Amino acid sequence: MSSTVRFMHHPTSQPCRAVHQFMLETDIPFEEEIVNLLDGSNEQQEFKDKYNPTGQVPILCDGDFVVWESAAIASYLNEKFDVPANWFGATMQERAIVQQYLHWHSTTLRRGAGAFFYSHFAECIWGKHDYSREIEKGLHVLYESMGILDDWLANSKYIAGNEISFADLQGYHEFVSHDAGKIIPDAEWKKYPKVKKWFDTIAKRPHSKAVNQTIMEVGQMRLDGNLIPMTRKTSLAKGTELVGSGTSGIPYAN
Ligand SMILES: N[C@@H](CCC(=O)N[C@@H](CS)C(=O)NCC(=O)O)C(=O)O
Repeated sequence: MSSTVRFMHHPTSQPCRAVHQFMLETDIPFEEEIVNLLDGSNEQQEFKDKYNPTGQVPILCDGDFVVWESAAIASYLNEKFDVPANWFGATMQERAIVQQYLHWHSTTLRRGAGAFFYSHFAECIWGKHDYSREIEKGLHVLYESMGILDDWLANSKYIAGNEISFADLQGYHEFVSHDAGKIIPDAEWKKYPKVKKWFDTIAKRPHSKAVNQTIMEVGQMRLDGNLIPMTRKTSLAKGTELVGSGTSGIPYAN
């Protein structure tokens, strides 16, 4: 174990930004290492053997100890460092609600990332194809999740009460990518006013702008019609495609 942890990430990644912002907000000392997702370095067997069999980021190294999955990383950091109680819940019930959100998130709102991925990144990887069915599926999951989140936020300012927690950052950063890529039309946002208010509140936090800078630039690049140079041929948002898994049964590989 060491006093400074090593954070392996990529700034275009939603779960990476959530952990990154959590560390900045709570003054956790860390060294960062950007993993090149654009050329598929993360999919090399050596990388998988050493760090994460899924090849995904974020990854946290604490001495020889390695942990992956954003929620597990943040939870580990919460225990290791002297983090204010609001971040993972001050009471038993708040802690349960933070966990409730994190579990819910990974099978719902997170899967909506396909709407962003297939609108903006897929063409940079596989070229021009009709990605409309994946985008449609992503939007369906996204809007359904926004409806649930809007109800969830009816009685509290944040997801687990009246103070921010890691659950909020996890959710917020999904929407940051959708915002960067202009995925959610104004008419849809209007249907979920509590989600919009919550999103705008978190966007005003001191570290949000800096953490979001790269994805906002990348989103603008795509909206301007420019391609992001990627040499990988697999998905960056595995699990959001209609068929295949991003590494096997790749839908758009020749
Ligand atoms: N459930 C994981 C998701 C991680 C994830 O989807 N990471 C993506 C970036 S957003 C990734 O590393 N993609 C590269 C790849 O799959 O090759 C978490 O929360 O940490």
